Amino acid sequence: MTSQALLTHLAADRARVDAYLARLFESRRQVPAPRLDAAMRHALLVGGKRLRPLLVYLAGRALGASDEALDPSAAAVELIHAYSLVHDDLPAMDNDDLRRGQPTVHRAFDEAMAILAGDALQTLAFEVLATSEHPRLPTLIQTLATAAGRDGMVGGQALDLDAVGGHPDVDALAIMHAHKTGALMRAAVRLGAVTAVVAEDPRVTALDRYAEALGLAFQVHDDILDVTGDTQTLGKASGADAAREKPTYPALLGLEGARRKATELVDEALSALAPLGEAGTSLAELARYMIERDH
Ligand code: GRG
Repeated sequence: MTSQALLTHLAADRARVDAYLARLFESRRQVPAPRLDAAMRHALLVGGKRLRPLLVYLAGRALGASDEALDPSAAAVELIHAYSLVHDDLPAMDNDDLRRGQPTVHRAFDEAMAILAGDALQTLAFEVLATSEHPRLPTLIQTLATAAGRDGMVGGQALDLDAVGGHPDVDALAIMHAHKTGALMRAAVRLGAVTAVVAEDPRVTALDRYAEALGLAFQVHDDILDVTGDTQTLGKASGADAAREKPTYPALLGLEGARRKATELVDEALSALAPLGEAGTSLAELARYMIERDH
């Protein structure tokens, strides 16, 4: 069962980052582009669990950062995530009609507006991060850029597209996911850690190990949900991976094998947290939640 403390964090931090993100649309913009703004808001503010901002807040707080110092990173990582989902759903990629229980952006608006909304969400992420007055701002920007780009999420997406219909083994699948979804989760934890700790600290290495295992556990569970979940609860089409002949953990390991793998990865994430002691409690709860969630 997900603990009450974690649910409280989820709700409070979601409200915090949502208020921050909503304010981005209140300031007067030089170009009046209401359809673009509506498409961006649809992508960003309608639904979603805000797991990546939560990782920024929990990792940063565990090492002593203030919420105010963490806000730009939490918002930036969600902006990158939102852009990636909009582009991933496009006809040229996964061609999905449903996301977060709503029509995808290209369905609610049109394809061109979805491409532009994704582009603008991505650049807004860096605009927001650049407002941080943190002394390690260049490190924050580089962390997010590397995780989002060719050597991170975009590279992983390219591996994924090329793997469709192929037969990668478990190791190749892990490499693809470590980039496609893992890189941004690792970046979320690292942004929190970098914000908190100005000098090198062994707890940052511990958090890196935690995030690596957590990111993969999230993905293995996502593959499992695609088999066991229903479209209404998931908010996106279930069974989509099999329909597209995507390589997945249940396909390679069987459902039980995939469940075992997810549990092993969470155990790995939990043991990585040892150097944080009590300060790692919320991160540990989040790791358990990753494989208990139903959407
Ligand atoms: C288009 C450059 C580019 C990259 C896309 C992340 C990604 C790469 C695609 C997402 C495809 C997908 C559905 C992958 C499964 C794992 C995943 C990222 C699920 C969505 O993340 P959640 O569950 O979503 O955190 P919410 O809606 O809660 O924010």
